Amino acid sequence: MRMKDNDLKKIRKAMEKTLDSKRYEHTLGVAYTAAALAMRYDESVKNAQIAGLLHDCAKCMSDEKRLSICKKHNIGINEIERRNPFLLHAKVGSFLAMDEYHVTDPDIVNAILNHTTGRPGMSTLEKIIFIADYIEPGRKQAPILKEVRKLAFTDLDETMVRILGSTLDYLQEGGGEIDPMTRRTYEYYCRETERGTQTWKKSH
Ligand code: DGI
Ligand code: FE
Ligand code: FE
Repeated sequence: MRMKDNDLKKIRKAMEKTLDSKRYEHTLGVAYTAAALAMRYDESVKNAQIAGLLHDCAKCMSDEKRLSICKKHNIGINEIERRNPFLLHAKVGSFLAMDEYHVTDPDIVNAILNHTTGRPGMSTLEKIIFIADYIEPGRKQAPILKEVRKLAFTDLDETMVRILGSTLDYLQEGGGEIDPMTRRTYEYYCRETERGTQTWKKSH
C-alpha cells in the first residue's frame, strides 16, 4: 500500500483490514488514549496516533509468518523470541511500519518496537504507547487498571513501574518465560523513580 507516513485515515483503514475486529477495537483505543497522553505530555498528537494505530499491526498473523518475515529480511531473533514467537509481533510490527506503511520517524518505529517489553531509557512517545496499550478503555482484566489509568496522567515513569511490576508478577505466577528486557526495564524505572529495589524484586 502506498501512503505517506502521516496518513492517519489510510493507516486506520489498513488496520481494519489486517486485524480481527477485537484487535482493531483495541488498536483504536490505544490510538485515542495515546493521543490524550500526548496532549498531557506535550508530544506530537499525530505521532502518538500513528504509533498507536500501528503498534499491533503484526499481531494477527501466524507465528510461522512472523518467523518467515524475520528470516526473509534478516531480522535477528533471540532465544526468548524463538521460544515465545508472539513477542515478535513488536519487532515485526516495527519492520512493517517502515516497509509497508512508510513510517520514517524513528521515534514512532521505536515506540512500536518496544511496546511489549519496554526498554531502559524510553522516549516519552515510547512510554505513551506502552502505557496506552495497557490502559486503553477496552482493557478489562488487570487488577491495577483503575489506579494506573489515573497515574498515567500524573507520572509516566511511576506508571511504567506499576505496569511492569504487575506484568512480572503475572508472568511469574503463570509460568511465562520472562524476557530479560522486561526485567531490565522494570529495574531501570524503579531506579528512575528512586523507589530503589522494591516490591517485585524483593519477593523474587
Ligand atoms: O499485544 P497486546 O496484547 O496488546 O499487548 P503487549 O504487546 O504488551 O503484549 C502483552 C503480553 O505480553 C502480556 O500478556 C504480557 C506479555 N509480556 C510482556 N513482557 C513479557 C511478556 N511475555 C513473556 N513471555 N515475557 C515477557 O518478558
Ligand atoms: Fe502488542
Ligand atoms: Fe496492543
